[in-house]
Amino acid sequence: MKALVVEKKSNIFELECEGGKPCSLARKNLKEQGIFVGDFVEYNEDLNIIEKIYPRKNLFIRPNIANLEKLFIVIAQTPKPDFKIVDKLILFSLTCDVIPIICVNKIDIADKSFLIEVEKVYKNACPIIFLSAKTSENLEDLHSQMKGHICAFAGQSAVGKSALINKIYNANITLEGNLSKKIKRGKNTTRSAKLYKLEHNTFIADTAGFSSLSEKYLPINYFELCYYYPDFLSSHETCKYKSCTHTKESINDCGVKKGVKLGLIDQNRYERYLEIFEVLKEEFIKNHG
Ligand SMILES: Nc1nc2c(ncn2[C@@H]2O[C@H](COP(=O)(O)OP(=O)(O)OP(=O)(O)O)[C@@H](O)[C@H]2O)c(=O)[nH]1
Ligand SMILES: [Mg+2]
Ligand SMILES: [Zn+2]
Repeated sequence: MKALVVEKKSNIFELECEGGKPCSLARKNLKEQGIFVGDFVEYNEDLNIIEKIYPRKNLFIRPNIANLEKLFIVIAQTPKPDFKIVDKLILFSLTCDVIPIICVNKIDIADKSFLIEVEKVYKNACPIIFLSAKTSENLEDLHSQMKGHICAFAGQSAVGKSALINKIYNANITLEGNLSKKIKRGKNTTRSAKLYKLEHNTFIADTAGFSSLSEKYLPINYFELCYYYPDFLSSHETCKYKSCTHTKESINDCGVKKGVKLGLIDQNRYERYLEIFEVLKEEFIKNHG
């Protein structure tokens, strides 16, 4: 029968079988290599083995998780957001074929100017949901985005990730990775993800590690970085050269630079793009001599 790998412990796979039946699998009977949390597998109950892995849609790295569909990037006015982390999470999502969605939580206590700012920076980059775990405003929008998908939440401590999940599911799920990431930092860095079932076909990944992703692990070459900025694309079309990287080129030849000047692209987001570009360029030179 078809099953989903929800956890990989040292010598046991936890599976969620079709029909919602959970089961455990001793590791020694199978070639466990290359099976990740999030993989759909064909499980032979009689022999207690995994017979095959179904084709994987994607593989998110650090932590390794297969078939992740949506990454909810939670921010709030307090704690003050680090937009570079938001940018990086969007990039990691898009390069892994995961849909990023920004959730601006705590709108019950946010200034209007903050909400306008977030809207201005990201409206052409990524879908945004403005909501409040406290008052439940627009909570249903998040719920309907989650339903039927393998999801993960990322974001700084205290933005309200647990509050959102627990309010929607009327539960008390504490994601270990989020709770203990401060303690764990540096230690258990290879720890793999774990999926928790929220409702039928809906799973959430424990996201230890997401907020410490470094851009140097992005699986892209620096000269292709701009293709992962959906908010740059229409301006990019007006660059003189298709291969324009929007960095050292003259503003007369660069539509993206003009777009920044005209306010079509957020200036700070563009400047963070330049920083990430430089890191990726250094990586490229290091790897390609
Ligand atoms: N006013 C208001 N407070 C909220 C809202 N959502 C969460 N909070 C509060 O923000 C604090 C942090 O919420 P958590 O859900 O623990 O945050 P978290 O993102 O899970 O934090 P970590 O687990 O440390 O990563 C708590 O005191 C919540 O009560 C909201 O919509 N409005
Ligand atoms: Mg939490
Ligand atoms: Zn350009």
